[in-house]
Amino acid sequence: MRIFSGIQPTGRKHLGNYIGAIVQYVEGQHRAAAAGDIAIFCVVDLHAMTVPWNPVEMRERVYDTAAILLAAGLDPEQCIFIRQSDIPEHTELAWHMGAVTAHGDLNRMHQFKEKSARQRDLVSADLFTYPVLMAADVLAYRANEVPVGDDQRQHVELMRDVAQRFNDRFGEILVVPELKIPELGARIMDLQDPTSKMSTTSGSPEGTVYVLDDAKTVEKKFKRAVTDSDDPPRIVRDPSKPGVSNLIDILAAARGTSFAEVEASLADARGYGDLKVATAEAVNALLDPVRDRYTALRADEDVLEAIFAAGAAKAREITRDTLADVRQAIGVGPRG
Ligand code: AQP
Repeated sequence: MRIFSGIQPTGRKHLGNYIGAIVQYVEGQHRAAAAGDIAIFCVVDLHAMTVPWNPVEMRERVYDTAAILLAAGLDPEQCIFIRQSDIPEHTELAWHMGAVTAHGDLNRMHQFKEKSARQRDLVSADLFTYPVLMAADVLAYRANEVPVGDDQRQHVELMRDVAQRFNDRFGEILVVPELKIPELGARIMDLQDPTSKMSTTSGSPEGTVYVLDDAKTVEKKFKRAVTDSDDPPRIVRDPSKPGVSNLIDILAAARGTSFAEVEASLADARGYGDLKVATAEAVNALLDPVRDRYTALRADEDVLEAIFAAGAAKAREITRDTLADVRQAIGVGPRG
């Protein structure tokens, strides 16, 4: 059971990233190790170049993101923890995968449509081919499982098609990975606009809870969360109640219980205020220790660099093998 997932170095990771992805990473690192395999987690700096970026900030954000992941519980002794640009096999494999990716399939990617519409100066070719690099990230490790939030579903489906097409043509060289989406919290919504996902680039500042927000800010954001005007208020998860449903999901994920248990625990609540207070408390209980550990980890960039260097050495033992097989199969490079 090999697991791979990547996360962009936007630094300001939010509760959607935390519940939808990071919580699954920590669980996956233990599950992979228990099965005698390994989980690989990658800060995908090359993906962050698909929209405008500042080179100085990029380095800072990579360290910020690494420190958040380590603070959340990733342990470089138990998993392989890497920075994407340290592993040249990712970009080489992306080229090879591009040869078996249909242009028409890339054209159908929702994320490209949304993000390209927001670019003012340049819609880069990298934004268009981003899902091919993402496919290469995973396929380079022959990973079986890709834990992501719901917004990445289409990209994982594309990488499965790419791997299958490659294998059909060149033999069983790549592993076709499975999508792994959490049962609860796969799509955390913006607190101010609960019909849109909580997002780094398109969310509202008041509706986005950042992992590094202080406890008071978290409380304030939940207090102001949009609910509905049902009278009497109903604390139930229902498609017609996106704001309340989102709070129930967040509370259940933060407490590690089911949404039914959350509904039952709030059966006697006086109103939505009780739900908001309970959710803010549970989120702060979840994030307080992460914020404390973050401060210590972020303080030493040399240590973070050493962790990346050690991770890259372990990662390349796997990726070099995959690339050697791929090169042989497609007929490039020296004869094997
Ligand atoms: N709202 C969300 N709910 C659940 N999971 C989410 N993820 C993102 N948003 C939500 C999951 O977080 C992981 C990392 O995502 P990323 O690398 O794309 O990081 P990001 O750019 O900071 O995430 P955003 O907010 O999704 O950015 P935008 O909206 O700008 O593209 C992924 O597994 C993702 O599914």
